[in-house]
Amino acid sequence: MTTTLSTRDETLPTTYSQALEALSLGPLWTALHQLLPNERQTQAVPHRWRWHDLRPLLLEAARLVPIEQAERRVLVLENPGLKGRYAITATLFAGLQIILPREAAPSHHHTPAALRLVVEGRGAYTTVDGVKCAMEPGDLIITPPMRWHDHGHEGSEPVVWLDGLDIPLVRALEASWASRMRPARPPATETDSSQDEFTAAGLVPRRSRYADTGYPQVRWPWAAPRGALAAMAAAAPAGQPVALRYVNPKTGAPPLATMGCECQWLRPGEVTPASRSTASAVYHVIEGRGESRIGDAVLAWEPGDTFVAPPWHVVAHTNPAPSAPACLFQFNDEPVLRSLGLWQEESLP
Ligand code: 1HN
Repeated sequence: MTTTLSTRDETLPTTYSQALEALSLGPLWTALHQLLPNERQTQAVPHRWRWHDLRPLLLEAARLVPIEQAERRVLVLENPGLKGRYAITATLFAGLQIILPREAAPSHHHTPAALRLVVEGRGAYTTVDGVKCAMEPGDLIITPPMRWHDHGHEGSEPVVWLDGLDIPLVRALEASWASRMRPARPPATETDSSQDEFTAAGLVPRRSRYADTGYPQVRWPWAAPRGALAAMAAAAPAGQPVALRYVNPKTGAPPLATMGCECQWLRPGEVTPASRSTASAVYHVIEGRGESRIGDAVLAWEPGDTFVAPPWHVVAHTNPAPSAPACLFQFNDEPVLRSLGLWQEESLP
């Protein structure tokens, strides 16, 4: 996307090439096969960030950088193949954010969509358009485009979460914009709709007590998907992956137009079927230890680790534990590829 292609045809007379350049013209024939490669190409590479390495650096950031200065105290997970682009894949951003007790990260809104998956600590919250969303380990909170949001902390220990945004995609569309920050206001509600309106699958409220924003649910407390995964795992035939998609409970659509979210339960000894797709995904380990094959890389993981699967890389997960399950969360750009007619998936033997 940012790679400069060579369009100069060295076999042409110099005067002709200069005449083209002077008129902002270039031959297509020298670049055609770079624009349309016969093999799928990605600059992003498979990579894993260890919680063990990141945690002390996050705590140090909290000592070194006041929240007033940082506004968002985030360490960016930068794909080694996409240096300088603030991107974990060509379309997705990921970072780990830390907030300390009594800190307040001011309010803003922006065109990119965001999601948060809580990694560690209790007592923090995100306010999304006035709705107070508690942040406990494993909880998912979404911040749809142009919704005001801020973060606060009423607990007693540092809280860390994984931020996922579609910033690289929105920047490619030259549609990235944010409001100026303003001080956070007290939340308008003490709870979010996951606590009283979306507590059971297959049931939606006749009438909501929350404002109708098009995003009826903005928080998924981890207990619900974990319980659902455990029930599925107990009944699913061996060999059938146990995975759930997070959806907008009123439409069944992905929670955000640009990003899909899933959680997966790996039974003891399970090896998932290998597959690849045109989407890219960022995985986060909620529970358990195992390893994943991502293309030619084999990445071992444990709780708190984050790893990335670029497009069209074969993905297979293994939980080698004799008795403990493992739980992976992932977010991806699948909704974008699907809506553009670019989604393709392949199972491998
Ligand atoms: C942002 O607004 C947040 O609101 C987190 O917590 C991470 C990364 C890039 C740009 C904006 C937040 C972000 C971000």
